[in-house]
This record gives sequence, structure tokens and C-alpha cells, in this order.
Amino acid sequence: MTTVKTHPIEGQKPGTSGLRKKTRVFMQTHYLENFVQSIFDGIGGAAGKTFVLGGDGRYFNERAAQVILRMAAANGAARMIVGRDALLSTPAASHLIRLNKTDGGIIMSASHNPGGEDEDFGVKFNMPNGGPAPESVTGAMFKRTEEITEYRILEAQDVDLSTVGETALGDMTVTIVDPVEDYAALMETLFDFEAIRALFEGGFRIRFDAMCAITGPYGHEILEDRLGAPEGSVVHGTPLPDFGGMHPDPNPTWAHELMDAMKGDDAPDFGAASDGDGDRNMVVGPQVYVSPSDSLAVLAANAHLAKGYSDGLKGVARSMPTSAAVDRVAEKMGMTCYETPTGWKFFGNLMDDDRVTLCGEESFGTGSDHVREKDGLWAILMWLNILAVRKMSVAEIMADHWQTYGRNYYSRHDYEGVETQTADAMMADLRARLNDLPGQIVQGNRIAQADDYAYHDPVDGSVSEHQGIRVIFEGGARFVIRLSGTGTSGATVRLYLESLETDPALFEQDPQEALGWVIAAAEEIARIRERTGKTGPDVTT
Ligand code: VG1
Ligand code: CO
Repeated sequence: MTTVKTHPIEGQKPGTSGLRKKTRVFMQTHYLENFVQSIFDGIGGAAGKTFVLGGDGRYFNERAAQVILRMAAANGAARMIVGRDALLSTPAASHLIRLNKTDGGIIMSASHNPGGEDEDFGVKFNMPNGGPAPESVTGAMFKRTEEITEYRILEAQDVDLSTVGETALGDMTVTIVDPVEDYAALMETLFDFEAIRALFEGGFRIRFDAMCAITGPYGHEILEDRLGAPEGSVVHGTPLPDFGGMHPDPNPTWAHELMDAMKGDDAPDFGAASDGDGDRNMVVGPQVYVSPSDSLAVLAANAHLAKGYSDGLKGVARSMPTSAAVDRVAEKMGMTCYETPTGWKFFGNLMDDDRVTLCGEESFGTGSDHVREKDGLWAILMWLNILAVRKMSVAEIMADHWQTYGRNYYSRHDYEGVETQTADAMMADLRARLNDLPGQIVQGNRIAQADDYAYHDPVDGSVSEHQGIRVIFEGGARFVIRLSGTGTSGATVRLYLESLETDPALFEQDPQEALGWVIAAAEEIARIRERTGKTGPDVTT
């Protein structure tokens, strides 16, 4: 065991979901080591503890795993449970943390960010409940990164991670597990696999695009081997270090191959994609795209049809920028709907306190209290279960849902690669004008409320401020502006747009048209295009 002298490295502050940087930054001397030591220090040491370790298979995944293992051993950890080849999807890691009652886990991923030597890498810590570390803990880790003087590491050969079984690294036990098995078993307890199998036997076709990222092995095992979807239903199913050049963000822009297939004449009955680390999902039917906010609402309204949720839901939660479609379901079903800031870490307390069963974000993330992360394949299986029971197409499910609850038109516009200064100045300027906005009439609509969203956690009383600027019009239409906390260069401005339509004659509009006046009002007030010099968003979802 050696103690290595080091010095603080600037900028190791975890964002929305862990620390994300360019891979080459992570590969710099001491960079990963400093952060990992700070993780252990930030949670009060690793001695005698058990952790889960795995990642999404991107470039540097296995090298980083070997370093983390040697550091865990040198810090006195008792056991590390590692996915074979250092692979684990984020939801599978969350499950293993809970299943084995461990002290937490380290997940190596930059999620939906591209992978490769010149792209992104990331590390995040999950708590013993299986969920992302809350701000109090990531804050303690960041503080350690600013004062670190040394880290501990074992000098040893690499551990062979290619075979399931147990081995030793110094005094620490390394348990290598199949990345899929326990997760697949969990899914079988939640969903009616018989009914879904019958669906496929009846000729139902699915195209699941794993985008050369972590969910490939999960999709092959669960959808093809266990549920009988024909071989070839899972595409891009082998995790590659650079994701085969794909940008593993499951939205219509980046999952364009899937979108093309679903628009074609021979479109399968159901299309789905997931992201780098497997916690997100996009759902598409032939000729119909399901917005993530609507997907959450549909799952909330139909969850009782799946055996794991047959007793109904305790409550639901959504991130603030997510549309209020799920609120309308909750109201009808007599449940509480909580609103939290962006990022899954804010849902953990609500689930641990038994207040909510289902949670979701507009960014293609849905999940339940079966783990403490969003879960892409889970959402896809839930959809399949619902389709199997209701015997309707995706389009019919959506039309029926809007008839019952109205349609919350929704869109997110991302302006990427904006100069940090420009983005910060825009936010500061908006903040300064918030008090003057209520009462003003913009694009023919009166502003009812304008604020900088702050969250008061009802379980632990913690307060998180500056979580997004919202401008809400009379009648409930609104836009929200916040800066992304997952990027690795420059700033990304996210503009979230929503308006509710209750007239059934107007349910089939193009969301960009239905939201036209809200889009114009946002530009009039925030002047994003003018300030960034862009004529429109880089990505529209
Ligand atoms: C984005 C999404 C947010 C999500 C986060 C992590 O954060 O907006 O909803 O929880 O990514 O998802 P931001 O700060 O860039 O808006 V994942 O699947 O990339 O870990
Ligand atoms: Co992700």
C-alpha cells in the first residue's frame, strides 16, 4: 500500500449527476485518484465497507475500475461487488447496492454524453439506498477535493474482471457478478412476462436501439432470450468504448435511425432506445413519438395493470421542468404529485419515505421505487406490459389518454455550446427582472408568476435554490429556463415550454405550432436567440 502525495485540482465539483469531464482530463495524473479519495473521505472513510462498482463501458471504463479497486483496497474496504468486465447499467448498479445491502456504489459513466478518448467520462457515488448522493454528500466530497494532500492506493496487478467469481485484492474481496442476472430477476417480479411473451408470439414487433451502450446485453437477455422477441429486435446491442460514434442520448435528434425506422412503411409496433448508462428511455410507436412527460403520465395512469404495481401507487413525483400531464393523472386518481428540481437525487427521499412510487423527468427518465435511479428498460417493459393488457397500439393509448386528461403540449429547446459568460449574463439579467414580469402581457397573454425555483425537501428540510427560472402565464402555460449541469464544455441553455389543451379538436397539432406563442414569449423575454446569435435551438425534443 502506498500513500501518494497530491495537491487539489480545480473544478472537481459534481453537477446534476456526478463529476463529468473530458476523458483526457480524467486521465491526467492524480485526477481520478483525487476524486475517488475525496469520495471515500466525503462519506467518512471506506474501512470495512462494501461497495458496488461498474460503468457503461465507455473508453477508460476498465482502467478507471482497476484504479478504483486498488484505492478501495488501500482504504480498507472489505468487499467490492463488480459487474463482469466492469460493466453495469446505472439502474442495475442501484439494484445491486440495495440487494446486497452495501454501503453504496461507484458508477463510471457520463451517461448521455458521447464516449471516447476525446469525449466524456464521469464518476458518481450512490448511497446505501441505491440513489445518487444528495447535495450534502457531494458537497462534502467537493470540499475534500479542495484540500486533499494525499491518496492511498495498493500496488498490485490488475484484477481479472472477465469471469464471474470471487478473488482477493490485498485484504479486500472482489466479487465479480453477471451484470444482467439480478436485474433481470427483479424485472420478472414487477411485470407479467407471460403476457408480454404472448404479445411477441402473436407477431408484435419491437425495435430496441441500445445505441452501442450499456443496455445491449440487458436487451438481448430480457427482450430476446426471456421474452421471445425475435433475434435482431435489439439493434446496436454491443457496448463499444466510443458507442460506435453514436451519441447515446435517446431523443429524436440523436436516435434518428430509430425515428426513421418508426416512420417507415414497415415500422415495427413499438420502438425504444436508451442512453449510455441505461437509465433513460425514449418510446415511439409507428408514426408517433411519445414525449417523455406524456410517457410518465401514461405509466402513472396504467401502472396498476402490471403485477408489481397492482395495489396502486403511493404518489408520484416529477422534476419541475417536466410537464404537468402527470399532475392531471394524480389529481384524478387522488394521489399527491410532488415537484422537485432537475436530477434524480431529489426523488430519493420521497421514495425512502414511502410518499411516491413513480417518478419522472422530461429528459427521457422514468422510474419507480424498485431502485433509486431512473430506469430505461424498466419503462420499456412497463409500456410492453400495458400494451399487452390493453391490446391497443401506442397511438391509441395516447389518443385515449388525451381524451381523458387533456393534452399538455410540451417541448424542450437546447442551445448548446454557448459561451459560459453569455449564458450567465442572460440568467442574471432574467433574475433581475423577475419582480417586474407578473402582470405584463406578452404575446397576448398575462404573466401570472415569475420566479427562481427553490425546493424545500419535505422529508429532510433541506433547501436547494436557483433550480430554474419559471415564467407562468394565466391559464397555466409556462416556460422554464435553466443551465445544464451535465455538460463538459461551455454552457447549454435549456428552454422548457408547455401549454395545456383541453379541446379534443386540437389534440393532433404539431407541438411546435401549438406552443408557438409560448416560444415567441420566451424569446421576447429572455432573448436567447439574440444573445447567443443562433437562429434556433440545436436540439429540440
Ligand atoms: C440532464 C437532464 C436531467 C437528468 C440529468 C442526468 O441534466 O436534464 O433531467 O437527470 O441530465 O441524466 P442537465 O443538468 O444537463 O439538464 V443522465 O441519464 O445524463 O445521468
Ligand atoms: Co443516463
